[in-house]
Amino acid sequence: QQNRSHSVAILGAPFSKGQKRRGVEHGPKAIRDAGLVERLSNLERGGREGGVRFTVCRKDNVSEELTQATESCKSDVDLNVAFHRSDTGRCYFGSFLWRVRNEPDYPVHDFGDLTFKHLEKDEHFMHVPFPRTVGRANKLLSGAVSGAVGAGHTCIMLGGDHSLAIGSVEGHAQQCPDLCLIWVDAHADINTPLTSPSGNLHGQSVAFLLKDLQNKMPEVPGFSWMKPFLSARDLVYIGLRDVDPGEHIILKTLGIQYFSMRDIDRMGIQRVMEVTLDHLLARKQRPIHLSFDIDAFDPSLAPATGTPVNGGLTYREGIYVTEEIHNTGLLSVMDVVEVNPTLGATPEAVEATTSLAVDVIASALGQTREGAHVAFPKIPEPK
Ligand code: 4U7
Ligand code: MN
Ligand code: MN
Ligand code: MN
Repeated sequence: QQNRSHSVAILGAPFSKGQKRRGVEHGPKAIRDAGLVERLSNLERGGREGGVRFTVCRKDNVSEELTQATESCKSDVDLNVAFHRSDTGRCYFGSFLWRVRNEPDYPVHDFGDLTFKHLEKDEHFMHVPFPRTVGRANKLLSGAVSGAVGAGHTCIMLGGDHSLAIGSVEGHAQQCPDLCLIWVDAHADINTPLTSPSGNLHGQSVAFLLKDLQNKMPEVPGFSWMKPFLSARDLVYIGLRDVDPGEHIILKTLGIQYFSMRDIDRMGIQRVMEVTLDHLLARKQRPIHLSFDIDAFDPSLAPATGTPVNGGLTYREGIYVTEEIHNTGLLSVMDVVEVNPTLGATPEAVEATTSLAVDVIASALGQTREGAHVAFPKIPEPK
């Protein structure tokens, strides 16, 4: 359960050269604009015993005893409820605007966006576009993720296209060599350059990670900085429904555990998560890397994405996946990728997609549907 009390690092990766459509580089800003940091700051992420978890003060009519608290409030949220102050044991009741400061115990650090350099000369490799640009971006991202995990944060990587998972998982593995990978996606993203119908690297990320595919991979320029490290048995897919023929033979040959949408229809999402976590964690508890492609959701819920496929996860199935992963206490890095705010047909379609992205992140970090008594150690009494 060690990760429960970890601080959260948010890393933006505005990058789109793993595929050919423009706009997915605006994903990080769009997800932040949907209120990500505020939502995460309001989550109670476990807690140390004792100590002041919250500092509260009234915004209007600040009374003398609370003046100091007011001055120490930096980043606050407004509450319109009764509030119990854990240090004095006093209860403040009524419909006041309270300012709550909860970052001393569980900070959310937004590290902003990485800056990716544009490469002038980057010829195709076979039919794969921008290999050096993608390779270099992933090298940069790998260092950033490794640094964030090494500093003790649970890391949230906002893409950008799904080729970024190469660097994200690689950087995570530098700190946690025994990590396991849960890939939630309509697609398997396990094409090699030799099987890929499109050439796009966002459909090949997993092939770069797997030791088991080492002798099936050509040397792609831009990727000499890394070596494959992941075992096929340390990977589980959830949500597949658009798998290319070359990907299918790879999944079958390597015996990779996957749950297609048909499997979810058959087994139910509860059983799927049980088998997933059992497959990855039964032998040994280890850090989880969750790579969440927003196109795993049904296009009716997540329309603003580059490669939508009908028949995807419902809202409740997707949230159940992240809730179960949170409940392991082992989530270490999460990617949220392929949100393309330029592809929604209407502003509402874009808004639906970005707020869905915020919802899955919040639920992966402990937001519950049952609610939680964040501000209440006990039921407040009058007087
Ligand atoms: B995504 C595709 F051919 N398989 O390789 C390919 F269907 O990150 C799509 O999951 C890949 O969105 C989709 O180009 C990549 C295609
Ligand atoms: Mn993907
Ligand atoms: Mn996908
Ligand atoms: Mn896509």
